[in-house]
Amino acid sequence: MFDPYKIREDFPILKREINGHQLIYFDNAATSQKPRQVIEAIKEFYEKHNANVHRAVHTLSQEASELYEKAHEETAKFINANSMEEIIFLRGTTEAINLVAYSWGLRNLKREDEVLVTLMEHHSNIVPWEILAKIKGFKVKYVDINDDGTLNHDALENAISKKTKIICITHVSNVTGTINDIKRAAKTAHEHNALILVDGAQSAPHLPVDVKDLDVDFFTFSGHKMLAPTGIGALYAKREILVKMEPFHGGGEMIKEVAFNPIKRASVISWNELPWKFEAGTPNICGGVGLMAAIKYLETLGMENVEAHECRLTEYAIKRLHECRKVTVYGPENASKRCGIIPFNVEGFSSHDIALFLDNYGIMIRSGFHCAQPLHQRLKLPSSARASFYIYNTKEEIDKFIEALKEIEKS
Ligand code: 7TS
Repeated sequence: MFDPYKIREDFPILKREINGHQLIYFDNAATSQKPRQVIEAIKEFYEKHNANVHRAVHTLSQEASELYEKAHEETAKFINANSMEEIIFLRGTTEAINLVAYSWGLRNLKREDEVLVTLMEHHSNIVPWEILAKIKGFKVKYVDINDDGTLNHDALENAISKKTKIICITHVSNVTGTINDIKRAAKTAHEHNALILVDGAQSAPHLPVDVKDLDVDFFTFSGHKMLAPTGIGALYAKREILVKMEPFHGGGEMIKEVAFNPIKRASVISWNELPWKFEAGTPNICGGVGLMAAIKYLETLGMENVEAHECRLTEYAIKRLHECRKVTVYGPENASKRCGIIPFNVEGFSSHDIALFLDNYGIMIRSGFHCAQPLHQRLKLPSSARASFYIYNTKEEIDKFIEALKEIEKS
């Protein structure tokens, strides 16, 4: 049974009071809170198993390496990848997209090529491509969205051509919560011999993800948005693509051999096996252990239940927000087409004013552009306030949020 009241007991931070009110944390799209089980896993790692990985023969290093590899295996299972060879641990979504841009894009994109991004992308899925476009001379083409923030599939199908080498698209918008039809986008990409990169930062934490069923080439996500610590995330890529890709960062761990030839005074370098070929330097070992504990926690709840809970909360919140005379809600009306993210504005107030006002009631929301300025421009929004939910949020918290918004309207 999915019980948010029981789940709350696992999150020490939710016991905090802020400005004399019980904390209501509605900024989950930015980062989630962490359960006791994840905090304990981190503590236990440092208290019992801490050592560097894949370097030493001693017991502690063996234990740390085993845990770190198991974390890759569990992450692979979580998104139904074929094996841990397809899972590269990185700092998060941003680093993962940069890896694809520099490692795959730098070598495969030419002046006459095009990269498609949508107008709803987070800056992390725009800026790496624009930076690379300046170096390589290819074009970044923006695919339009509909007025309710959903993807315009016709625009995507019209924009794609023989020149398109990759479609870079978010699974779920971090502003409107829109869930994109990735299977359809992947089919469109592959029919044109293009690859597809999916930014899963807002989907992996909230709904079941099956990379094989979606048939995506690259999938990226951040642990900190799904109960794990900051500084750990993953890039999934199909093995056949990773095998052909050159590394992004060079250094320890990603190397099999650096054979120095004293006559030629040059080194012949070979890369380590997958996935280590893409994990240069000492990795975030403890972060991996924390991510494994977070995945275990979510799997115990069941991702279908997580999604259903958020859908119920979103439906309820949208219904109640419509009671507020001065509030405008953006994004699709149908809660089943969106995750638990609701952008809104209150007439006469800036989004920062709304967020500050709610902070007085102990309610944490985000305000501004949420690193998605092109989307705000397209929807003609100066900025937006954003409430985003997770497994520990409740209807009662939404009621308090609505009461506070009604107070803003009166002020
Ligand atoms: N892509 C999407 C869709 C995101 O929502 C975010 C972070 C990122 C990429 C970048 O993730 P990172 O872990 O590498 O930073 N989104 C947000 C947000 O909406 N508010 O703060 C961070």
